Amino acid sequence: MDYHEIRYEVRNGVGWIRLNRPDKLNALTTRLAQETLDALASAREDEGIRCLVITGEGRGFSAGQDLTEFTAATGGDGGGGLDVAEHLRSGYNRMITSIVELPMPSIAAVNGVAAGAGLSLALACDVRIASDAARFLQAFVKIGLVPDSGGNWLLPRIVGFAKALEMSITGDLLDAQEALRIGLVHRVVPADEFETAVTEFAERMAGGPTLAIGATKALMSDALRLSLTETLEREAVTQADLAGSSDFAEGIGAFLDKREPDFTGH
Ligand code: LHQ
Repeated sequence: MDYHEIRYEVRNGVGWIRLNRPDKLNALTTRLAQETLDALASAREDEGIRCLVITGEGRGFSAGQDLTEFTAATGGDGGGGLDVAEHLRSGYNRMITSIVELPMPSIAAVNGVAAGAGLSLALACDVRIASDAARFLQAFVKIGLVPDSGGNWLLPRIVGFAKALEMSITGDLLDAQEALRIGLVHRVVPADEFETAVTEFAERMAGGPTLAIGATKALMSDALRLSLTETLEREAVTQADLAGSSDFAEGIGAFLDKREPDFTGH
């Protein structure tokens, strides 16, 4: 697929998806969603990619659904010609699931404003690094909608129920420091150091024991719905698998040799 509304590149083991409608703060069109889905599928299949970054071009991360496109598609009456549920199922829901199910670590590099479904894209990633210029809002309520794209599932798990509900029923804008304070992002970096800081972190992740990282993601998210007893058993089985991996042999060898490990993700 030719990309027009995203840029996708692979560098040093890191796949970069850059949402690329800077004039519209990377608001999400149907085309942008399909291109992002295509890039996510490529990243998932590419053994050379051991970390994925999603970021935005220009001053926005993503302003959520492109409301101009949406209004045109609905004939301006907010419902009409477009099957809204199907629009969500075929675009946003698949994007969120594809990100959450990535076997490699995912990073949302939140360079600017993240709103509505744009915020949900960031929430679906494992790590959120924000520029100090980033801002966050659950914009849906401002246009009379409920959070979608997993916003009701992801946000309370990240910031807790009370803050998630507050953000969702007020639509208030949070700056990067407030987002850090409530645990919505993991780190805030000055805008002029942002690209370097994200690259360093992403490349560090890409040099990690990818099998163990992928298994940790699966174990920990499953653990949220499983009992301790079930989780203990899954840990035992997973650990037995990983104990046969090259990365485990390398990790032990490096420890005993007092050197840095050279993990390959196998
Ligand atoms: C935009 C947008 C935008 C188009 C800025 N669309 N152009 C799923 C399916 C079904 C129904 C609908 O929803 C969903 C999921 C959702 O995501 S709903 C939530 C949709 N998003 C919003 O409601 C956010 C709307 N945007 C804003 O509130 C502001 O633009 C924020 C707070 C994000 C940023 O404010 P500013 O920094 O002041 O920028 P701006 O408003 O001046 O925007 C810059 C340009 O981007 C401007 O275009 P223009 O041609 O006038 O320069 C905006 O019109 C355009 N833009 N968001 N979502």
